[in-house]
Amino acid sequence: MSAVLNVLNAIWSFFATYILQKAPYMVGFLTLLGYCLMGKKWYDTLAGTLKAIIGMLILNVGSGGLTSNFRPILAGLKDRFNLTACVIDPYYGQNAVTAGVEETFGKGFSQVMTLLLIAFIVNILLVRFNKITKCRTLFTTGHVQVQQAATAYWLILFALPALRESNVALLIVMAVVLGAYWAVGSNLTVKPMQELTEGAGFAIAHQQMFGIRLGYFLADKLFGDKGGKRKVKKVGEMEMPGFFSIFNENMVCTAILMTFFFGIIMCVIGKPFFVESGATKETESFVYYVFNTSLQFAVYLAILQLGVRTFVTELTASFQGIADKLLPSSVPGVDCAVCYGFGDSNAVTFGFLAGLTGQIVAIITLILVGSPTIIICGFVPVFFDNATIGLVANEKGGLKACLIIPFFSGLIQVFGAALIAGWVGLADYGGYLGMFDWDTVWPAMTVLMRYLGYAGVAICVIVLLAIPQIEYKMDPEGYFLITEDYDAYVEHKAAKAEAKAK
Ligand code: ASC
Repeated sequence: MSAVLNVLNAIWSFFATYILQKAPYMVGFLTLLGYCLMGKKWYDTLAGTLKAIIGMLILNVGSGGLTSNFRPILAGLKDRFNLTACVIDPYYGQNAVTAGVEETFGKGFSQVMTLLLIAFIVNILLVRFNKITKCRTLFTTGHVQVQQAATAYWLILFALPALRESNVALLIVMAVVLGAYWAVGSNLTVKPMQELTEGAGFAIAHQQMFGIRLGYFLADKLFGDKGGKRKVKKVGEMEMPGFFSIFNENMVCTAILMTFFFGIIMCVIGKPFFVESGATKETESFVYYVFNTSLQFAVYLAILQLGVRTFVTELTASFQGIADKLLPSSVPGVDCAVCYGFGDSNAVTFGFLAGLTGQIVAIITLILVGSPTIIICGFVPVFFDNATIGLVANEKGGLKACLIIPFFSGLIQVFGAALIAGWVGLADYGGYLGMFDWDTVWPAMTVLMRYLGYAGVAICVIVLLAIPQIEYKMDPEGYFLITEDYDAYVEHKAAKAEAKAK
């Protein structure tokens, strides 16, 4: 008996470590499962699964390359100017939790993984019973789930001291809140993503899901076409005079803007810093180093988009099998970088730069007012949050929305992170998961739980679960149609608009 248990345990632990937490293999596993459920031929299933895994691995080369190239530059500002500050970056955030959780709460980090698994089960159940819950999306981004589980663990331990005594109650409360956030947050991105991709069949399961929906909503309300009454100029439709037309080319545009912006930042930090950190040599030209590093941005963006093209069709086609047999009317929630293969690619660069400007303005403000917590931009929030929000905003509200909304998002990220990381004590350990939702939604939930205790937990969960209900009520016929049959949904929407006009 115990031998059987041991084997089962080993299988489970392998699955949890190498599949559940590794996005490419999780996506590969879902593709395999989907194609098997559809009864596809074994060789098509094998080919599709391999393409899904390889595509995700390529995407990781792109997003990992962006992160590893540009993160040290922003973090360099901190070292160069000797600031004791909190870096808002998911990896710094995770390190801060690991470093401080034992000392602060007397609890180890190992429970974070258990929390992740239970929260994932909560997500699956909410999707399985979506006739009632109206949740249509499954989180598949394991590395993000680890970072979020770690941060949620800290925030909830901080908010509910009574829970520190009981492991079971602790894990249940946390898993319900986190699982509901995963299901509801990614569900909020269904509409913006289906519209952006014209029905590619995925949602975003990342760290700015409420931000995406808010950006979409504001872009439409403030900069939208008002049902055809106003002309919206999207980034891709900009007619630029003379030499400006080179900016229409995504690679060229990215290269020029990055050389300019990162050129300034790198010059401010100065060559000695980069020599010392081993990034360049004393004998190497600094101009060459700055130029070459800036161009990597365009390189990794191109790689990232290739990865997206490789795996998206496989994942979404095979997910049909899962949706038909196991989780009706559902779509997979994937990394935010996946949507960079759609829409106007220059909107990605513009959104990022607008967000960076917002963050820098906010950081200068924190320094000027003498804030006890100073924030340093992390590359991951400043790029991946704002590029995504900018891309979605551009779709609804054009260039203006693509610049203004991410600018405000940049401000919110820094101010939100400074408040929450300072308050809960993560700033003392040097990092915080400063992504949009974790600077807005999670601080708000932490306040509620801290001051209202279990009533606060109940309010958080009820409000979260009410969100898909409200969205459903606004368009009961279209709500599931948008994931099941996008073309039919477009017709349904046109018919609705026509009826309204009459
Ligand atoms: C994150 C994180 C990353 C990036 C990546 C974007 O939040 O931890 O490594 O964003 O997922 O593609």
